[in-house]
Amino acid sequence: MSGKPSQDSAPLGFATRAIHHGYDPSSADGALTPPVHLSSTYTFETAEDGMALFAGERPGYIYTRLGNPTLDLLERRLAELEGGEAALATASGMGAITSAIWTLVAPGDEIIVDKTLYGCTFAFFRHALTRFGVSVRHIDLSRPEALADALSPAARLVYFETPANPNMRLVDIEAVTAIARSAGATTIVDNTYASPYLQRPLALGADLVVHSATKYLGGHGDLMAGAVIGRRETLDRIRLFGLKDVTGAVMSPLDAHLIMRGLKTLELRMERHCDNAEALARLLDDHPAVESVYYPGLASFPQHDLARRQMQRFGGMIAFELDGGRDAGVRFMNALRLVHRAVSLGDAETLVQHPATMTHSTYTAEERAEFGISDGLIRLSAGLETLADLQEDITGALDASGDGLAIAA
Ligand code: 4LM
Repeated sequence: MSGKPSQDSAPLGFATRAIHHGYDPSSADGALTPPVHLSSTYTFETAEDGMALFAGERPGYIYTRLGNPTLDLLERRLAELEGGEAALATASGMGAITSAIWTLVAPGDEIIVDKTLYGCTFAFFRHALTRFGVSVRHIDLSRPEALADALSPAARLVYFETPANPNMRLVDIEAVTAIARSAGATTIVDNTYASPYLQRPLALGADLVVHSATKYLGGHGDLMAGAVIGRRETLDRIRLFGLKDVTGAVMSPLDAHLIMRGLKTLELRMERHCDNAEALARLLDDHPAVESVYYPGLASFPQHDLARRQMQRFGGMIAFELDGGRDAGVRFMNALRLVHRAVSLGDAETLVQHPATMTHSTYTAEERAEFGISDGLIRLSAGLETLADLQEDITGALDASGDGLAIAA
């Protein structure tokens, strides 16, 4: 099966495409699993042949930093799942973001970014791009009208995450991309938190999607990877400049193989991540030690209606604050027995971390206050474990989180 529906059949489902798209076993001696091409370089039959490849006069492989059959297959699959023309596999999420943005901006350009971003993405915008004559404005894109006010003729790019790491604020993709497009700006959406199973920003008007494939796409906490998805012409530019000449952030073909293994279960895993997160968000919401829970699936979540519109389900990530603030959060984290204390997300294991001192410690205290990342916020990535075991562990740790207060009182 080539993974392509015949003209008269119904479109293939998400899981079918995640498992089959772009690969025909008859192309590889019937191998069920696509071969992994570990070659760094490719031989030319003649010198003229090599010259023609370099000149772009004929297709073919030259060197894995420019392309490789295993990376190609992953790229075709990711493009298919996100609904884009083409994709580019990269060595990490930061490799995807930086390869794309170094390609698309020039000194004098302005970039508009959302107020809440993953800590290293924030650091790239705030401390790297600004050293090269690019100005960066941080605005609250959860209010699309704020973008209309902020756009200037110099604005080249609009960049955001939704749901945003770590506080779960959502951005209305359709509304924001429409405003950006009317001003001639390109929109890039980081779709790491949702995955293409839950949300497809390109269909809602975004120009490019970026991913940390380290998270849900890989899904097993055993690799670092990223991806950019969008129009072929833009992806070719990012590959041949941002990736080839600037970042060099090429993905290993072995990691591409592991991501394709992960993609086979993406739909199954996302359903389970969502089931567990929905139940854990309710548990947190009902517990007296918890002050606030930020989860798009809760009816009390301020952007619940938007979540229902633009996401298939509400994802595996939860943020919350305890009554006793940061100290209670520390006690909660230390009282967990099954849930691991670790950064990253989207793994089979449930993980908990403290953004202000961990993933978002790239922000100063003033920046965190300005950009909505409170000191008491705890982030939980719901894993795939048996729900009752997670409920027991988290309830026990919540009960213990008040201990310090009791002693103080
Ligand atoms: C974390 N996140 O949050 P690489 N985009 C988003 C992310 O959450 C991340 C990246 C890009 C975390 C890492 C420690 C929304 C990363 C960057 O880590 O470069 O694959 O992705 O815990």
